[in-house]
Amino acid sequence: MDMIEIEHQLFSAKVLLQGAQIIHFQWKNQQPLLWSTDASFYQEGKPFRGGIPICWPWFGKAQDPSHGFARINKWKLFYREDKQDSVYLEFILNSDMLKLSYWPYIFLLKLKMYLGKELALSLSIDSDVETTAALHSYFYTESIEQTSIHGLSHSFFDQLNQQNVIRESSSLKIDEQIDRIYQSTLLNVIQRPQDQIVIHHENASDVVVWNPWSEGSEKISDMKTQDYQHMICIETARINTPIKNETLSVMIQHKG
Ligand code: TA6
Repeated sequence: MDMIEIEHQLFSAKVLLQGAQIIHFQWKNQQPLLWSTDASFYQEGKPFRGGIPICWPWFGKAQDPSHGFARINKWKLFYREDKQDSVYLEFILNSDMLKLSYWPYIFLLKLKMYLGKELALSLSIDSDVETTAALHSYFYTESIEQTSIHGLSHSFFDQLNQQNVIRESSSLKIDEQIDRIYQSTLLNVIQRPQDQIVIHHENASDVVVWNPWSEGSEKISDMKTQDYQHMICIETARINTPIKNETLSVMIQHKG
């Protein structure tokens, strides 16, 4: 069993055991919440692009593999509870399950996933050493040009030209390649053409906003030419304030 498929009266969902990665979530009669590639299949040991990958124990290319090893290893489904209004899943990954020469530290990761009227993910990290982490959510939109993001902080680090930037507006329309690390706020709203997604970040220090646009996605083998028009990453992260024995969470709601 590599994937958990759920057909619930309120939603449908797919979760890969690799990375404990939710790759599909859709409330009944709504647009999909999450974007996932259909340019590639899931392959063991390779990152799958889409849904909510867990980046740990480092964010980005600080070391190899990019965004850490949590997203490319199989987690254990530890607990499942099915109810009329929700499904609850709990996954673990620990140092006994992996023998990694490049990461010789003891750790236990627990991911609690609540699927119901909201989608909530809570990652508790117990580790010998400080780490960085992200819940790297890919949200779906029918059209990036008719989508805006609200509730962002006024300062961010622009990863594309390695600069700190201060802006007056807390809203953002995306019409070019973007890769920014914002200071976290408690809440962001994605205004899609027909509805809103509300993202509550808990215990994050940063919120990453990423869309590779056409020029960036040309270099990404598992994205098709037009895919950038249908996705936006808003990531709940601990980058500038590393994380050790704490929990990082995101709760996502739908409105409209
Ligand atoms: O979160 C943004 C980012 O770090 C970008 O810089 C971009 O490279 C993206 O993640 C995807 O990384 P990946 O290793 O999944 O290709």
